Amino acid sequence: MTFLKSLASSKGDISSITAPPFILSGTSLVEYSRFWGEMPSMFVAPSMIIDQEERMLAVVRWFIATLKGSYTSRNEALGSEKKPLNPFLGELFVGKWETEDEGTTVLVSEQVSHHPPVTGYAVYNDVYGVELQGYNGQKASFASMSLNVRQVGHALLYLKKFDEYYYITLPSLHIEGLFYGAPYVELEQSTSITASNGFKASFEYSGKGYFSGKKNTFKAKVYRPNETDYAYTISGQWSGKSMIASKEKKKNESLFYDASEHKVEPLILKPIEEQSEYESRRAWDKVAKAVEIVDYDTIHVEKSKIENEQRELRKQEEEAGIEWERRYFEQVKDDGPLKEVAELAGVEPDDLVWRFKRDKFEASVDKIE
Ligand code: HC3
Repeated sequence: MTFLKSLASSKGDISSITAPPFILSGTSLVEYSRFWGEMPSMFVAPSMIIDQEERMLAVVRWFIATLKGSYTSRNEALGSEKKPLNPFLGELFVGKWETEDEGTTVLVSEQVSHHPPVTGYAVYNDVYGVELQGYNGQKASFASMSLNVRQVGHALLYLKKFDEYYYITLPSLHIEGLFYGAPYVELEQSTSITASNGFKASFEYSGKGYFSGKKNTFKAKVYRPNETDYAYTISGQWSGKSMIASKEKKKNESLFYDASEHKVEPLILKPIEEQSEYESRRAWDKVAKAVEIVDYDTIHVEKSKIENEQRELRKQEEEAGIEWERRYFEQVKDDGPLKEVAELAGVEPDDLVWRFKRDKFEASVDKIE
């Protein structure tokens, strides 16, 4: 009950939720950007498809594939959704996937704001010329025993071969099962993917019993450039199977994606002792180990050390009249391609957006060889 009350008073900032230790995870939220890239073959697939329409469908398929990892993996592994560690400003998470057919796919994720929490991320594969970058923050509210989370930010996918951008909006979600002590994420409302070539896809999400009796359901419509009527519908479970039907051949439904047939590739990280002190796994090592053995005192002591150090740093910066310099992301006024594609999507992107400084990252000690 104390925990539920603290949720109710969290006033929009998920970092201010005080969760009891048994609901704490030893993983920092800065790691969650990994879910965008953990299926490298699907991530690079659109770059090999010449036909625009098929390419759009491949982007949609990859996007659907990222949802299972993003929103159900902790629930499957840990039995229920836990509260991630609240990243400190400047916290970094760097890794790579090495796969036989796709070569190296790199992940860089950095906490660019602490209050409110915002994470900047980039995932790229140079063999296929595919780059995703974006940023992500959350605004939370508590109503009817449910924690509701609206995501701010977006993701922007770039396919070098076609000089094409895909503007991706992020789903709202809520946490169900809180009262029973078994929290899990359910997506809600709608998102979209808008391509600079004019193709669009809109997605609607729902939980148990709305579209069907099943959890994690969605319905998507894919539109050709300059057409108001959709060309395809895709529907099913984003964590399971979905089917596609073309409007022209109405009854001809076929399998679009089956999550059970695709495996997640292991993310390679530097060994902890080779990581910089601001890298997530190294910085939170003692807390994570204490979470694992359920040592509440150590969790508290080690978390407080990090929080106090951060408070002290902010104080020093304030006194010196300087602001923390982000390592590999910078906040810039809306850039060209984003503006164009956002206009097509009919949305106003944030005035200032976080963008990846790839050159700086590649010249740094944090680059993963
Ligand atoms: C809401 C959430 C933190 C935010 C997580 C985000 C939106 C982060 C960006 C990723 O790309 C996608 C993503 C997946 C899961 C989201 C988390 C689920 C639970 C967590 C809450 C802050 C935890 C609240 C604690 C408790 C016990 C109620 O689960």
